[in-house]
Amino acid sequence: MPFDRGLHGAVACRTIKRRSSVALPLFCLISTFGVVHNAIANESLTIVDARVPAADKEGGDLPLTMTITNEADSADALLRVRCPVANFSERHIVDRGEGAPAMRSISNIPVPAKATLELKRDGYHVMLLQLRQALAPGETFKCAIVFQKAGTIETEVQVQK
Ligand SMILES: [Cu+2]
Repeated sequence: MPFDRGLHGAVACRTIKRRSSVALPLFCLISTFGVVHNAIANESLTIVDARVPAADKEGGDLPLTMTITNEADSADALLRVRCPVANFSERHIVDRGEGAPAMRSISNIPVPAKATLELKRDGYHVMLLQLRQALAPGETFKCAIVFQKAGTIETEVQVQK
């Protein structure tokens, strides 16, 4: 998305420069700077320690946890996760009311600005649904994590004991 905006900006600036003298090149400078700033913001979100528990058969559901660090000045949101080992995924939160804690599906996981968010089984996490295969400890696979602002980030997931 920022790339698209950059491209539009560049084309617009080239057209404008041909016709004008002073004010508009300044506009071009500002818009170009804006694009650069955007690109940096998208690299300020990082994911580490992505992991799932092992599974001895296909068909089940597994919690996927990870640590997300957002160094950007604005909040973001985890929208979707795609992993080749599962048919579907959901974003979950754990509700603690009266009775036993219960997982609930939510539309996205909020990622605060300038903060580190730890996804875990008893808090925000991603649920992989309908595993397509068994997962042995030590195995790894790649998932695409889609954020509202930072876009898609590929991360390696480790299968634990
Ligand atoms: Cu869950």
